[in-house]
Amino acid sequence: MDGHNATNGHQEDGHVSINEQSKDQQLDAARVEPGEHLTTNHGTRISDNQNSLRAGARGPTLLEDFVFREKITHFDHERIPERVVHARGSGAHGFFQVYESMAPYTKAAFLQDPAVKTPVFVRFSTVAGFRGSADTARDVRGWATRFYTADGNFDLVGNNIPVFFIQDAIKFPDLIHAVKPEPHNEIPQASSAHDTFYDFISLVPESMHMMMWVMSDRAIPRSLRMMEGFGIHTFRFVNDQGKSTFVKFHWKPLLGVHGLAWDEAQKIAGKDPDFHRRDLWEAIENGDYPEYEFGVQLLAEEDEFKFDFDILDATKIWPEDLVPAQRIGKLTLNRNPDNFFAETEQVAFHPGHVVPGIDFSNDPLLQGRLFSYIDTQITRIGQNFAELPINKPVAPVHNNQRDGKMRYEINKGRVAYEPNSLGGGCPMQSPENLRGYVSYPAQVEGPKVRVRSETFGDHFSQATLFWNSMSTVEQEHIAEALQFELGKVQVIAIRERMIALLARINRDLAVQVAYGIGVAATFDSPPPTDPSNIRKAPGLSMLDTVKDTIKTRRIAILAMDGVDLAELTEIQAALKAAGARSQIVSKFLSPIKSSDGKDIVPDATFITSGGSIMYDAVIVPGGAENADALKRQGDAVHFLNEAYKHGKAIGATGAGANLLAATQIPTPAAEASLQATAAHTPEPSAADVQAVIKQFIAAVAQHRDWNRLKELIPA
Ligand code: HDE
Repeated sequence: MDGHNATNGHQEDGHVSINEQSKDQQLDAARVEPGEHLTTNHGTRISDNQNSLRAGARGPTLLEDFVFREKITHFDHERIPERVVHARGSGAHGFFQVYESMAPYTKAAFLQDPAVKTPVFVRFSTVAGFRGSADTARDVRGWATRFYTADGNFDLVGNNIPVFFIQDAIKFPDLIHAVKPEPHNEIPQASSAHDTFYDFISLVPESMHMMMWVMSDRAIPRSLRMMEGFGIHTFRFVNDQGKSTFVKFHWKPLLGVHGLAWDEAQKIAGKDPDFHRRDLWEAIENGDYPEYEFGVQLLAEEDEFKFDFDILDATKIWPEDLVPAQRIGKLTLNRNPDNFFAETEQVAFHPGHVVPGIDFSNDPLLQGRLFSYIDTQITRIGQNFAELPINKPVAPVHNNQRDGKMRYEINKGRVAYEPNSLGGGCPMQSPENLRGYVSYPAQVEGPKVRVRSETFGDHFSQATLFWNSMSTVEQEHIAEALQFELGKVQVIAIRERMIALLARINRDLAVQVAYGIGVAATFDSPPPTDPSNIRKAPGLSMLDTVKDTIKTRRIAILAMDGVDLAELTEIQAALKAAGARSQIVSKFLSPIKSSDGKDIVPDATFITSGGSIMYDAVIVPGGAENADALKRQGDAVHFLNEAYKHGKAIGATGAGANLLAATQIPTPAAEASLQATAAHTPEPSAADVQAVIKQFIAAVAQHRDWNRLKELIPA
């Protein structure tokens, strides 16, 4: 009965407000208890939930049917407005622990004691798509983290890309109007590949650095568990002595930073639009808790003007060779939400939710956000949004704010003002030594003007730095992404303006893209950056990432009648031991017979699994009959062709390698990664099988072989 009573704000005894319960109790309260009777929202038991009240068995429904009316009107109002951006998101609970006290830099309570576990809720999102859009769209990923600290909520509302399109928040509505589906026909959904976006971008050169990131594989992550996060703006740490240090925040995933292939991402969008949401949910359900280290780049106040970029400009990174990111703690996501709406949908982040020890810089983008978020939450949820369980801090709340729609707290007494004597002076202000928030007294002086600082003027050097820091395959992917995006733009003048901007980043890139989209690559302006400047920065290439684990990777094992059970079992055991999740994929879900007549139940079929795009790698166990049966299945042949095209490790033990002959994969000898994994003899020894599996696992850990001759494959 807890669930029912708690939603009315009372326990059985009728006195305890939900606000006095712990967060866990509140969350428990939302669960449906078995054996409960169905009631209206007012507690009246419902005798029939199948039929509305009618005048006669075939007569009209009666207006007096309060059961029907309550149910339908509630349903009619079930939706709250979706977020104007970041509508599509997935959330998870977890905790954060700092590695060692950060007291020299900040007094933030959650960054003091390594023994303290601070509860956290994270919501990952795409930006442009509507709530029901696909997870794998090419887009920036939002990464909002709420720390429920002893001093109140700290929301770090960041993205998976460390820079932003624009420098001043006043341009945000224009940017978003340009990228969202075009207003006349609401096409395209969750895609930037259309005229209005590039019309805007090509007229706003400050966006070009971010554009490089969005065209890279960062914008099509393999998993929300395998992407970096960034606070983007320059913030301040403030310590107990009132000393401030500039800081940029990072999240670094322990599983490394990995992307999908663009063709794969588009296909997944159709086969499993919930790909990232499902991956996050399943990992947590399986106990494979996503982990990310918290990084900080620290910059002394006196070094503010040390660089050739302005630290207040959100279109710039602090290259890590100039300011290294120190890893100071770890975030672990270990609990899925109980109710998507109550938690993931109703969570209301705001960059202005800060705690003592964390303060803002004058970044004009950040300053604008400080206004926008509270405003949007009031529209989306209502002004009492902070009272909802997911938004309520663990720190106590006492103030004189009252009333408003959906007020939950029943404030007692007659005092709702301050100063007062009737309430004993409470709630009272907290001086700084009692952890009252005191803004850092930054010196600000100047005329009231609408100008952009000249120090924000260089829009291309860091875009070039990013390009230079990419490996050859990453550069290819960026060029291909631009060919795709700009190839969808209909107005030729817009394509041409984009090529002119790309030429200011790198001429070769501009020429390649121009050729792909059929416009001339003639450039009026000289490149603004010195062509001899080929500096690279560390940490920008995704290929420099963790590649020593296959933990949580999804591996398909293709099997039909006649599969060699010993090889199959060996493969399953080795993958499990390495932390991967394998599935037997076959034609039907009914049992198949191994070569020695044993029944094996497949986990998925070529159709229900979604095919190769749902796996990180594929392996074919031996058994000559198995290979012959698979060869006759176009889906199995396609599975391998497509996995090959997307750079995935392909393994085969024993006669399993015969299937390769039916594919269009170039002869194994031509491909180092494949040769290693396909080594076989028709009747391999146990040692041969183990050697192949070992090579296969090593290839899976590399994530992808992006150097494949993918053009040859019609998949
Ligand atoms: Fe946001 N942004 N934003 N944004 N943003 C919102 O708030 C806004 C920006 C980010 O999972 C909105 O609750 C302005 C940068 C995330 O619930 C809104 C500007 C960064 C989320 C809003 C920016 C972000 C939002 C829409 C330009 C990375 C999802 C719904 C100054 C540092 C949070 C909402 C979640 C959401 C405004 C730019 C990240 C309208 C005005 C830069 C992760 O308030």
